[in-house]
Parts: sequence; structure tokens; C-alpha cells
Amino acid sequence: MLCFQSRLREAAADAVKQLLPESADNDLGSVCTWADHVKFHYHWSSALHFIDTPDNLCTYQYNRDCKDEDGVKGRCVAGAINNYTTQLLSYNSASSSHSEYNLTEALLFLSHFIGDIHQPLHVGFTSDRGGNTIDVHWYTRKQVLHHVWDNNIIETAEERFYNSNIDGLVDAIQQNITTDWADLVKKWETCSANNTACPDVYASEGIKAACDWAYKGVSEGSVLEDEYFNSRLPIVKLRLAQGGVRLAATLNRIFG
Ligand code: DCM
Ligand code: DCM
Ligand code: ZN
Repeated sequence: MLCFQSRLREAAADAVKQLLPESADNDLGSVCTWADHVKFHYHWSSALHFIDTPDNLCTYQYNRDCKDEDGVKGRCVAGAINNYTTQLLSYNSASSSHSEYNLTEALLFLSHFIGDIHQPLHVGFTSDRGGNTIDVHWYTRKQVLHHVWDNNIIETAEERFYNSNIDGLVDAIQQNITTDWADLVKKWETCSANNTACPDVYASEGIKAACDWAYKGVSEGSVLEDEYFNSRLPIVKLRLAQGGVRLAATLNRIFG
């Protein structure tokens, strides 16, 4: 999960500084995994990390797909992004010092969920739970496909190309953002008029990427190695970059 704090304008940077817990030492990246740690404690939040879409359709629709197992509306990562964005907008109002919401938690959830919605298999098919029930081998290791996309591709890239250092990968992505992808970045940052957050756009891209790259060519028991790794790593880098850029752009809109 990337949080390009350096892309924040002054107003957003100040608000983030105010809202972050002391222990974060003004580093948004250091708390981006908090939402995963509280899944067990805040049980209601575990359904907010993903969207299940109908098997094999490769499309996403908020009204159809954004609900939990009991059919409660908005209980998915897109709904959560909208909800925490709305909560954080109350920071700007005069009563911000006693908002009815916990805006620190709202910031940590929003930062994490904008990352998650960009992970291809976090917008996946229903029956395989976003690749969680598809057993594969990552080279020689047993793994589920979901974990390959959340962790293994990133970790293998770190080991092979960046001396096992996550900062190396992050720097490479930052570098791409300011050079090769500079024109694209402007498009990533924009959100439709009057909208502060655009999770439906990200979710639609996500299920397309899941179909075109994550699920494609994979079946139960597949052995995934160099061919899969080399062809999918660019997608992983692109989605990490989009997630980071869009988080910063969203925070700039919220606090701007
Ligand atoms: N997940 C998902 N789609 C689902 C269920 C879970 O994308 N239908 C994600 C959330 C976690 C990971 O998969 O990142 C593992 O979930 P769990 O611990 O609930 O099995
Ligand atoms: N991740 C990362 N570096 C790693 C492993 C994972 O940045 N070495 C990120 C990718 C996903 C997130 O962690 O955005 C996985 O989150 P979750 O557990 O919610 O699927
Ligand atoms: Zn998550």
C-alpha cells in the first residue's frame, strides 16, 4: 500500500498531521496496514476490504455488487471509501474539533481502502472469494491466488530487483510517476465533477485487471513462475502507483 504523502498540498498535509496518531510520527505510510490489524477486533470492518462481483462477468456495478452477505447496502470497499470520505469532509466544518466521527480512524481506513480497491483481486469473483479459494504454486510454494497478488509478486520483485528492500520498489514507482506516466497521472487524479471520491471507477478497472491478468490462464493447481511473474509485475506496479496517486488526490480534495 503506497501513501504518497509528498503529493499532499498544504491543507491536506496539515490535516493529516493533525489526525495521525502520535505514534505514526507524521508518516501516513506507517499506519496504512492498521485496517488489516483491526479486522478481528472491529469484526464489521472485514467486509469492507473487497467487493465480490458475479462470477465470470468481469463487470462491477455499485447497486448490484456493493453489499455484504446479508444484503446490507454499501458494505464493500467502494461504499467504505464513500463513507469515510464523507466523514472526513466534516473536518473542514467549524465543529471539527468535536466531530461526531473518529476522524483518525476514518483517515486510516480511507488510506488503506483506496490501496485495497486497487489490488486486482480485491474486486474479484464471488465463488472463489477474490482468488482466496484458488490453490496455486508460486514457484515451488503452495499459495492461494489472492495472496500471490497481495504479497508474492511484490515480494519476489523486491528480492530480485531491489535488494529485498521495499523502498527500492517504491522509489522506482515514484520515478515512473514523474517521468513515463506523468501524463497518465493527471487523468488518474481527476474524479468526476462534484465527486470527492471515485471508487466506482477504481473498482471497474480492478475487476477488468482481475479478469485480464490475475485470473487469466490460472486454474486450480496452476504453477505460476517466471512467465506469470514477468507479465504481471507491470500491472502490480501500475495499480500500486494509481492507488498512491489517487489517495493523495482524494485527500487534497477532502481537505482542499
Ligand atoms: N478478500 C477478498 N474477497 C473476499 C474475501 C476476502 O478480496 N470475498 C480479501 C481480504 C483479505 C484476504 O482476501 O485481503 C483474505 O481474507 P480473509 O482473511 O477474510 O480470508
Ligand atoms: N503489500 C505491500 N508490500 C508487501 C506486501 C503487501 O505493499 N510486501 C500491500 C499490497 C496490498 C496490501 O499490502 O495493497 C495487502 O493488503 P490486504 O491484506 O488488505 O490484502
Ligand atoms: Zn485490506
